Amino acid sequence: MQKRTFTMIKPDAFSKGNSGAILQQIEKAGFRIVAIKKTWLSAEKAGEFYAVHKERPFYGELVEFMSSGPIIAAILEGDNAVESFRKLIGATDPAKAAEGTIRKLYAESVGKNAVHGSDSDENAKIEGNFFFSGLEQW
Ligand code: 3AN
Repeated sequence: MQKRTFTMIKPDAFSKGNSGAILQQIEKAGFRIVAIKKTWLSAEKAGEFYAVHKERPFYGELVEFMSSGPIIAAILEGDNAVESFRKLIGATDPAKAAEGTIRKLYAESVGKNAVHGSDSDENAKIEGNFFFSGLEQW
């Protein structure tokens, strides 16, 4: 079944010039780009996006990092999108990510881990709507 997920190419990957290679890997894996934009989150916006992690010890570091430079935000469509995209990006900690995954190839640490991928259909919709308005359907 065709479904959608939401991704960000994070400031570490963007600043190293890895956005093109990452987008190519995403498309080659069969995902269709539904919406895409380059933007730069304020600390306030990054804090809002990651509000679910507010109580975690790394929240401050996460907000600081995610507002430290430009990102690319995108909505992707593909078979079983949320689950298959998380497989493509690999584990949160790149040291534990499988060979060939985006995080294994491009992430430097558990914090600076190159890409975001939604963890549920419900969150994909919330996160996609955080960056894009006027989408016809989910
Ligand atoms: P994922 O992005 O794989 O779903 P989560 O939901 O556990 O991982 O964490 C959300 C984000 O918080 C991660 N993408 C990562 O950038 C950051 N993060 C998670 N754990 C840590 C940590 N121990 N130190 C710093 N940042 C972290």
